[in-house]
Amino acid sequence: TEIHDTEALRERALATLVTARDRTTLLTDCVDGPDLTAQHSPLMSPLVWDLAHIGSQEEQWLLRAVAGQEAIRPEIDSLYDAFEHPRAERPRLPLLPPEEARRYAAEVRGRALDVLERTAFGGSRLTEAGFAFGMIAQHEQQHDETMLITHQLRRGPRALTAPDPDPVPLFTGPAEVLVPGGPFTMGTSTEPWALDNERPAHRREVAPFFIDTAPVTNAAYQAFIADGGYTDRRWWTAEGWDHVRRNGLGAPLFWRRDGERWLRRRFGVTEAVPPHEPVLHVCWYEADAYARWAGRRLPTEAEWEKAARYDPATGGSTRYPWGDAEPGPEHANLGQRHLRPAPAGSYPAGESPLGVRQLIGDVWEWTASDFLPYPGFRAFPYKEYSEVFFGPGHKVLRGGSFAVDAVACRGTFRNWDLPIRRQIFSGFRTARSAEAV
Ligand code: AVJ
Ligand code: FE
Repeated sequence: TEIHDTEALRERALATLVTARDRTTLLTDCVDGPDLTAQHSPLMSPLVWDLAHIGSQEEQWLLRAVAGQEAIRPEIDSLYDAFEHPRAERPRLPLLPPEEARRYAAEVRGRALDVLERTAFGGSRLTEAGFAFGMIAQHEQQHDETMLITHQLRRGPRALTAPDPDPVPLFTGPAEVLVPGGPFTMGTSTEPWALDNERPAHRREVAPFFIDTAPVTNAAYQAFIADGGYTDRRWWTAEGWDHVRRNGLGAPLFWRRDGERWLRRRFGVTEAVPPHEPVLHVCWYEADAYARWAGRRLPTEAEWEKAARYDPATGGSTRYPWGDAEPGPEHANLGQRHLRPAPAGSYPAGESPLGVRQLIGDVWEWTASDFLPYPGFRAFPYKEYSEVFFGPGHKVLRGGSFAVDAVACRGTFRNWDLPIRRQIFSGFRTARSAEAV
């Protein structure tokens, strides 16, 4: 098939590396020097750290591991090692200043493109189907999403603009969809650039369940708030209740009450909360409590993936809800093309065979599941990507947001975070079990 054709993969690697760098450049050129070196939130790195870290990872994997080159600047390696320095302490490190960070990343990129041109795909697991190049493009795009989160947290006037998604008529289809019970194929062993935690493909048994056709909207979430959801202990897990009380949470992050209505700050601009947009910037505890209030629950990770990939006509699993084709603008809101989610029920061309919408793009969706390895998991190429995060402390998010590029988003892609996190572009949809028929 086309995706396994070496020259097509080489072209795709080049194109995705270029797309990623264009985005990185935009995100780091639209603010001035002090804004790049400042820490806008203790949860985030200074933007100039992300920039040099992108270069450093690219140097480590494409120049050193694939091409066997010597370190360009061995003395800076440890500064950009995410495990040596937690985010909170990064602004105090002797980081490369903006101009030097740009020059370093550009030098690495120039050499990496030479390596891409002359590397045979398939000499090793790292170069098989151009994996290392795809991995590095995904890594840069993940940091482009991280940098967009930093932009959202940053105070001050708007630095970024993008057109809004097209307005759509209010979605009037069914609120939920029945996903039949039975086994399906979860994960992948054939997607060339799938990361280690998405592998291998394996059969999963899933009982029949209903899942929301679209993500939960701001209007629906406001009803939870208006009903006293944040002050009613019944809806919360013990840890969730403790977290909400201690931190005085009463609405999604960036929301502010203005008399009868809710306002929200988005990339430097304050606006009324749009009722039909998927809710954004909620933590796992809030998503879980809302679902309980609604008489429902979060889908498990396996349920989410079955809703997104299972095709009842063939019994197989597709790469995306709409099939195997690469995401286009008609399928999903991805790639920071817009700086907000599209209204719930958008993208009919992106719906799954069962009729579930917006599984890919718009908002990351919290699932009920802990981040755990699949049976047969093997860390590759480094255990600090996912293995060290496996366990009950991290919850899985699926589907990608408007801030994710298509190269780092697919039906099998797994994201994870702590259940308290909500600076990320996180929303959710709900589910309920169906009786077997
Ligand atoms: C997969 C989004 C959880 O940002 O911590 C970037 C991605 N890993 N560099 C993160 C990642 C190493 C990772 N997430
Ligand atoms: Fe990283």
